[in-house]
Amino acid sequence: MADQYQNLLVDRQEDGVWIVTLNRPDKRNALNADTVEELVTLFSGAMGQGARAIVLAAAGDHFCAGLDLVEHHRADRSPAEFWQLCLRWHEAFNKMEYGGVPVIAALKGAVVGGGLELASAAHIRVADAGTYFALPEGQRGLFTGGGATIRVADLVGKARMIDMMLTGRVYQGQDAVDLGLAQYLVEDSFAHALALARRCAENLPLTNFAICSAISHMQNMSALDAAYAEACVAGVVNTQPEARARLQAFADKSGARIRPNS
Ligand code: 1HE
Repeated sequence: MADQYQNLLVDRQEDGVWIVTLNRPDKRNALNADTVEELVTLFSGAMGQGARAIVLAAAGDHFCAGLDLVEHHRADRSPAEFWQLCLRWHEAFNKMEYGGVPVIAALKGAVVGGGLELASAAHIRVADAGTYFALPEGQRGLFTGGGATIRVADLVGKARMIDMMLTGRVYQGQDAVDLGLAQYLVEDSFAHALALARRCAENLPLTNFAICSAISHMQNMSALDAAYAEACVAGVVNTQPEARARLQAFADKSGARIRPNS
């Protein structure tokens, strides 16, 4: 089947792991309007098409340079047009975060502006030594429009996000991990992200669906409503027939035990 994507490469592997590669390396994978639409399509359909985990990778040396500034400059958009465009970014990133399929971002080079907004919608972020994070909007005369005020503020806190935007501060290495911008710092971020995706793909799809949608939804609720919703989700997930064999394996001691350093 020919893919409908011009700016993404999609490699659907047999175990249900999809490798989705941002493929505008000449433009440092800057997000033009077409790429955003392709991300909407891809993340809207992934679960229904059997994806069990997705590695979000990037061609070239940089993960993503954010908003396509040249397209934006040339299009000379009206406020309403850019407002609409931001809603499409939100659609894409919400489909990622709430779509029910684990998304593991394999980061490298620049993860900046809208590129950080994209990365922050992934469930797991894996960085390498060359990965760096920034919000250069302040210097460009812009403001975030792809959800950073929610997701990046959630990761690093309001004060750090404001500092990043005002001063252009760059985070990298262990500092970035300590702040929560990435969960892993490894030599080869793609290989590690792929290994994590394969591990996630071994979980039951309904369990991953809950992990990769319910927790995010519950963050948007009052504690009382979130607790109720949690019970409801657990009622469905924890009684799924597919889990019985795993529970049986634990009960008869054939199932793996959780050990340190595993
Ligand atoms: C781009 C973009 C882009 C590169 N839009 N074309 N984001 C930023 O402010 C980051 C802007 N980019 C950079 O700071 C640098 O390009 C990088 C650090 C990412 C990479 O540097 P470098 O030296 O490897 O590449 P370069 O020479 O700067 O760029 C190579 C090409 O990529 C060049 O195109 P060419 O046709 O002249 O070869 C660049 O124009 C192109 N390119 N980045 C368009 N961002 C929903 S609101 C979100 C708001 C934001 O995201 S603001 C933050 C935007």
